[in-house]
Amino acid sequence: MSRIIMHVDADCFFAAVEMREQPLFRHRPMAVGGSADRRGVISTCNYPARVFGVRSAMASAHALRLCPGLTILPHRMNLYRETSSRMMDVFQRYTDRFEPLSLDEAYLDLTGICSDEAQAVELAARIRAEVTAELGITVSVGLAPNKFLAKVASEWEKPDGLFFVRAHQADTFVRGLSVTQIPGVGRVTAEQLQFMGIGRCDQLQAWPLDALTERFGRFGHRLYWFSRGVDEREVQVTRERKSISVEQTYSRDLTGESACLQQLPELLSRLEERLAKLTGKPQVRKGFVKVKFGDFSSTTIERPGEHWRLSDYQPLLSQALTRGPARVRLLGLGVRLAPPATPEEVEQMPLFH
Ligand code: TTP
Ligand code: MG
Repeated sequence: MSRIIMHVDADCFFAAVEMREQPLFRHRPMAVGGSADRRGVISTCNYPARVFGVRSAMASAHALRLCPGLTILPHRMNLYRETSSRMMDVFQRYTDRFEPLSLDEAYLDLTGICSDEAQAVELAARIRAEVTAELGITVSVGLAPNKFLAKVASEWEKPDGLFFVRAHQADTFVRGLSVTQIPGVGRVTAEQLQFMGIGRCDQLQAWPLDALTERFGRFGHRLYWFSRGVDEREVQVTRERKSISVEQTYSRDLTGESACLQQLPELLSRLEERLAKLTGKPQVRKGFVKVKFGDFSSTTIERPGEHWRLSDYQPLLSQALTRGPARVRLLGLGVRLAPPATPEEVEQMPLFH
């Protein structure tokens, strides 16, 4: 049975976060990057700026020549990191089997949680909608039987799109791709391939495996298999999870202790559902509650303990409620987890913390 892999990539990520913070830039050319008078470069830009040819990694001075009306905003990395980690939290609600690739990109393995392709499309749509509703940015998604095709597919309908390469379409889809889409094919390899008369995957398919390994060594295997749409790489789950939590913002503020306590069973069952999905069953060290009050102040209280039942959370919540005004906007429940067992696991931790 074939797998269902999803690749998610946020649209013009740094710029999208800035547009959320400053909506006036939604319809004006804007970039995030270093300033032109200090030889800065563009990190990314919004779509109105892309119309003028502004691109990532371009000198800011050059970008301004292409698009004199461009506003270049300085980086706010903490904001992008925070948005990224909230995006990963959304994925986490659906599956533990996801692999962050960078701040704005991840693979999710949906194989175990979707029984067919229609369900995968539905799930992808839900994840996209949740990211947009909660984070105020859009993401594009590719669905495919493997990582290679999923990543290519996520670019197909960018921005704010979804593209599915179904198992039976994979062969036709891959034949039309440029070899430069194969991960690892950089400028030098592309030139060598061009010299051999190979520009697209269907042309690469005509070459036998031994001819490719003779010229490209071990990389020849990748060229041979990827050009046929075959990629066995697993979704690597390496992220260290320090805590798992759920929270709910209420459309109308809750008033008083008992109204808040009444919400606990619902939150706890969501938390337990998420804990049940974790692979490897990490050890719980603490439990915590979070309260955001009507005046937007917030507080968190945590206590050591390995087992967290309703009766353990209730006193914690009651205590947290004494710290602010009577009206409550948001309640959250969570557990903190023990760090991973081996130093190697810690070293695999990506950028996110
Ligand atoms: P990308 O996903 O490559 O680009 P993007 O999200 O801005 O745009 P797209 O809609 O095409 O996906 O990169 C994610 C972020 O990484 C990007 O917002 C800024 C940063 N970045 C750089 O700082 N320098 C670069 O050269 C690139 C490519 C990205
Ligand atoms: Mg992106």
